[in-house]
Amino acid sequence: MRRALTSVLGAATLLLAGLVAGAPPAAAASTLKDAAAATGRVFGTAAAQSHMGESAYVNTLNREFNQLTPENEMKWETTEPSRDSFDYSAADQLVQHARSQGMEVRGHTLVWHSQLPSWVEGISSRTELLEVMRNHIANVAGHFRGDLTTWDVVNEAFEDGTGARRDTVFQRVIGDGYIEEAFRAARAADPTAKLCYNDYNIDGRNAKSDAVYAMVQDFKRRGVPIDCVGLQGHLIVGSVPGDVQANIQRFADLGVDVYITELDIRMQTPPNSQKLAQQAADYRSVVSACVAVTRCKGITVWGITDKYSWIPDVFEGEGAALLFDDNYNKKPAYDASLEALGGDPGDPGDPGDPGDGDVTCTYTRTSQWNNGFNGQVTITAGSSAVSSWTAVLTMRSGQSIQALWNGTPSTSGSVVTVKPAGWNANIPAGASASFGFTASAPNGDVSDPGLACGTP
Ligand code: 9MR
Repeated sequence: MRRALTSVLGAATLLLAGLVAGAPPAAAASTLKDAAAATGRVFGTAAAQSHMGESAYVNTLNREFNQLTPENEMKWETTEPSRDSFDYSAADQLVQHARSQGMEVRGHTLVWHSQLPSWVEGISSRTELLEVMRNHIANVAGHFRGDLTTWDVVNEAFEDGTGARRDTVFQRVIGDGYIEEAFRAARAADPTAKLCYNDYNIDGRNAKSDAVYAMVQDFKRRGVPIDCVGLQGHLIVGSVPGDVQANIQRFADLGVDVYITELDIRMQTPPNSQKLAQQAADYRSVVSACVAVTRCKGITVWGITDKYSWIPDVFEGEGAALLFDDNYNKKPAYDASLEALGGDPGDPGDPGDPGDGDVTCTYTRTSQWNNGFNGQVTITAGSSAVSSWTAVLTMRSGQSIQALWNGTPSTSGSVVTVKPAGWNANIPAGASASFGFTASAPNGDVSDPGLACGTP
């Protein structure tokens, strides 16, 4: 009798555990886009139509990214090279490609002082320039209406250092109000795209990001239609600001989404292993900063391969700023970015890499409360016995392990590598070992950690 009761209770507990936990999580993602998607974000890249004939370029784009920003094809000099004459051919091809791959598209950019045709530069009447700007936005944003998730409505309107308004034809001729006029025109032309202000050197807190912050705060108060801020993220290896996450958070707290829109982290060329390791740490810190803030909705790198990056053309002696080298090989920064997204690069010897081998693993959340949960991981041997195993948990934003039993954990950032306790290292063919843990989740994110396992 007693025995029967125990087994009924046991079955009920198992059933309950199954209901609470739902399906076990899939193995950690092995591409940037899958890892980002698992966190509800996009991982994108700038792409240029002129390279779309190169198969390695397109294959890497399609495999790794779920968002595309046309690098130059939507800029004013391309879309309206002469007054009222519009050309969308290159941009349309990129949008078409993105759609065929299920990628989101960011529109870049409607109003910018650079890559602006000289006929616009020459206008000196306020009424005329306002009309020309509104007409440009109505046509371009109207053409792509429904195709884009976001628009960089105004780009780079503030000065470095001081945070003063940049002296452009729009600023001189129309005055301070040109930015909000542009946002209003963009909302009218495409009511579904999120409208962003986009700039560089506003990744950390400084005079320029303070000025952008004040503008966004003012727009939100007065009901000017702005939905997001783009931090371009053109950074230098070893000099990434330490307050990127705090800066993202303060913008998010104004009630706008934040995107890292043009990330690249440049170095003096040629690269060496030490510079590449520092670059990996720098990418990890920027990607982690975004992942840690709920309203940071995506990260876009400014190009697929170092081969075509804009950096060497503008900064002599610098480059190697992206995630893939000239031959489309993944750089250490790629693995670091993937790990920061909760993915698993799966390279042998990589920190946090469980290795390969004939074991599978499942995760069950056995209980949860407001800001924590208990989990159990079961590792099952395949057709042959194993003499050891490794399980890698990738904790979500804010989560940390408080206690772990029947296993030996080591923690590196959000990655917790768990080895056997000793006595449960050997698993006969088809049999299982398991360990359990208690995690705290102070910010209330009790979503399942990523899980991967293997034999060392
Ligand atoms: O990557 C773009 C490069 O091909 C162009 O020649 C350049 C012209 O200014 O623009 C580059 O992209 C810029 C982006 O549109 C806005 N932020 C800075 C980027 C790098 O210059």
